[in-house]
Amino acid sequence: GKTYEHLLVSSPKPGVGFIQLNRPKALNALSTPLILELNSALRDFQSDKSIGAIVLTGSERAFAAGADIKEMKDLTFSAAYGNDFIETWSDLVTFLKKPLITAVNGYALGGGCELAMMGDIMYAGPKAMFGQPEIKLGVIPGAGGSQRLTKAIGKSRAMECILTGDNITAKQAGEWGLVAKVFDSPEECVNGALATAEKIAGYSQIAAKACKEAVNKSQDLGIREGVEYERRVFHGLFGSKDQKIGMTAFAEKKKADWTNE
Ligand code: CO8
Repeated sequence: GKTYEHLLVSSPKPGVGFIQLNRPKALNALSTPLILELNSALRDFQSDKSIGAIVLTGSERAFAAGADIKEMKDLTFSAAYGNDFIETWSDLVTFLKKPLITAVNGYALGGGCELAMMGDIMYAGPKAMFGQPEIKLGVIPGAGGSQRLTKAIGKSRAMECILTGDNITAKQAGEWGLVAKVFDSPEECVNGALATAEKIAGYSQIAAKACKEAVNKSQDLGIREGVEYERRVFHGLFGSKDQKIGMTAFAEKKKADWTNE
């Protein structure tokens, strides 16, 4: 495949795409070149039919310590607004239909926390540290932090975090449901994410895509519209080959051999 300057990209398990942010000297600060590479790697996995789920991680010390402050330092309003600075970031969640697991060890601050929260499932290692310290820099979260953190942990906790700039520990993130699991070591965190991704990749990609789409709708719709939306998608899946394959396999006590159709 392609080689990247700031990423390590591989497929260590069947059906699983793996991306490791690799800008260690800057604690994986999310510079524009890094984000462009990340978008490109994710797009490649999105269009690769053999890939069913993706894991994104950083290093043991840092998932990502935020947007690149040195790059942003001299940015002007007209350049930020005029060029839609960081608009491409939201690409990550809009085009990616395959499940993304973010495995967080070390710092996930500012844009790093926001990137982690773009994961469909978040896992944390024991020393993961989440935070939105933008207030200390005279700005606010810019890639969804004020919205996604609030949805995830509730208003009062999110306000406290964003207004003080104080970090959230792995333990707290686990208790508050910001992450799905907290692991005992950084390796277990990444391996756990890979194992979950492998499990998901073992199912029909059509069903996995529909699950992700339906759950994501719950973030935007009220309960009634959301349940109706879910039912439409559920009905639609009876038009897929994999529904026939899955239910026939169950009835015949066989293993389903998915076609992704
Ligand atoms: N940007 C640029 N460089 C960084 C960043 C960053 N966010 N974080 C760390 N680095 C660099 C340091 O400058 C240092 O470089 P050098 O060796 O050249 O001096 C190197 O990484 C190592 O960092 P430290 O020496 O500071 O390491 P420590 O262990 O002492 O501290 C910390 C680690 C606590 C993580 C500390 O580095 C820190 O506070 N970093 C900044 C965290 C932060 O404020 N993040 C939020 C940034 S703003 C943001 O993300 C806004 C998001 C808006 C959307 C995104 C748009 C792109």
